[in-house]
Amino acid sequence: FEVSPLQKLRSQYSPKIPKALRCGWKVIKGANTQAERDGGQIKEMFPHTYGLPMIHLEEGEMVNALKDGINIGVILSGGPAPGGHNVITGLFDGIKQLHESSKLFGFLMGPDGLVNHNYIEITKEIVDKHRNTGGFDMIGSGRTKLEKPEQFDRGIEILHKLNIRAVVIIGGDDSNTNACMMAEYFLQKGENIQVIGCPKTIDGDLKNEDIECSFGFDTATKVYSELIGNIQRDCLSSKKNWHFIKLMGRTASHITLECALKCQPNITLISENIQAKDWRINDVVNYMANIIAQRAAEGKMYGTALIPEGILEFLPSFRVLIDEINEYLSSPQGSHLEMVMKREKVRFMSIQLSEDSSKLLQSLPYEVALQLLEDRDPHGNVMVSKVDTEKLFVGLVAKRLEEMRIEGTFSGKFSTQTHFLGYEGRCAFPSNYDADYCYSLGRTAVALIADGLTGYMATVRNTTHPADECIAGGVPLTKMMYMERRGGQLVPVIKKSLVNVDGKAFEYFERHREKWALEDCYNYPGPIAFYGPRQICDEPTLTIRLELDS
Ligand code: FBP
Repeated sequence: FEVSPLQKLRSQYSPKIPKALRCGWKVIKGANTQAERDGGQIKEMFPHTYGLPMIHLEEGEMVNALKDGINIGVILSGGPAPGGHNVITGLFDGIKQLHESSKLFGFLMGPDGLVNHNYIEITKEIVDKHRNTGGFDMIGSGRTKLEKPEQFDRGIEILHKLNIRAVVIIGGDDSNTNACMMAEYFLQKGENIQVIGCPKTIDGDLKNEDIECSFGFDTATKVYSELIGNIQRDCLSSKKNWHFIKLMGRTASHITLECALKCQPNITLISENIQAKDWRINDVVNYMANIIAQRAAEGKMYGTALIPEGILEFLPSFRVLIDEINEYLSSPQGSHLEMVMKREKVRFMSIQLSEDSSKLLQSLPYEVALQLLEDRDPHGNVMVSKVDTEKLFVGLVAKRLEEMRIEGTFSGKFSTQTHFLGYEGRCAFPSNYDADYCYSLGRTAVALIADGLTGYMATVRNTTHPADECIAGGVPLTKMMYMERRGGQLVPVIKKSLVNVDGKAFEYFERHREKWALEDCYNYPGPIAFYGPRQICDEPTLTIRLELDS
């Protein structure tokens, strides 16, 4: 096969789009906006893009068309998320509908492509090959931060050369903050180049009152939930293992919560909940060990535990330890660690830390301690996806259970398997939800561009309803911003959304977690369905259903 049978069939799927995008639209401007917080400072930093009105599209009477073609550029930024290709196909179809001679250029491997002038023209042939496929491989992605005037100036050179009128940046909170900086810079320099953002990340943390969901979250959580369901069935079939499963999602626990709602495992840790209760690592370990002991008392030496990737950063002692390591590594002496031999690194770092952090680092399994010292992301932060947190918890819980055995509160076996579900969900074929949502975002971005708008994020709302009732529009990027302290400095950023422990989705989980802990209430969501009844194929996440529909 040149392509798999499923890919062939999926390429013929026509994403469902809001009514206004089907034939013609009118751009309706709403009230002027203010920043999420710190309006004064944000306004000062973004004088041209601050306070813009909300936008939504309504059905118009005629097919929108332009007298001449327009050229637009697109950049994929950060980790892949299912549906990215559909944003691009939506952009392509949208500009071609405006004028047949319009062109779409893709900058290669993320923001670097714009700065280094690496690009391709995205042709119909390329687009058709990628319709409804997962991945970002059409043009690649990267994590370079696009934030410096020199980078914007390099961008301007190539944008002029290609006669590009607008750039669409598909990324998460930070990439979209930078999209806004670029929009502002272009306006300050009198450049007639628009910048539009699109909300991407499997982590699900780019959401707020205007953005129902970041794309990719739906598909990734469906992939993980299928796998967790399968593990749970194995668990119930052989009744011999505890499965500790770490789930991706850098900081927020949205992915873990959604998978818990879908699969009903025995233990679920939600970082935001742990922080709200001011728990220390011992509290977490005791919580887990008590459930394991209670199940063991009923003869159940098996179970499943979901652990969010970012949990360590929500535990006070680890937070301090990670901050101290980050600080040391970003200091002028930081590079010394590289010269130290692998087996000496932990001891060397311990000397640089406060007494408590030093003790904590040395108490960790050597591999885990090393992982905290190794790779850093472009912001200088520890890469939590590389830390074997699930193994750390297995070790700590096993130790606690041995103590409980001596105390007489645990008897039985604690045999374990560990898993990390992350990368396998980021490039899956997008679910119908993500395929429709992303294609609509691409088409919406074109409508915003055609109207001359800049400094906006494309939005599609009402996504738990049939496409006919979805509302396309745009939210000013500055509306989502506030000032945050990063690296010792106050900087404007788009607010990241964490799990709301007072929200409906968490509240539902909280009501059921005890029952799920002791009984075997496992659910088996099965694979993503692309064809069949709507309640299986088009079903959004439980998080979004509980948050928006209940
Ligand atoms: P984005 O925020 O860029 O979408 O990336 C999300 C993510 O998948 C996180 O969940 C994870 O911690 C990180 O990327 C892993 O990064 P990398 O791909 O660089 O290993």
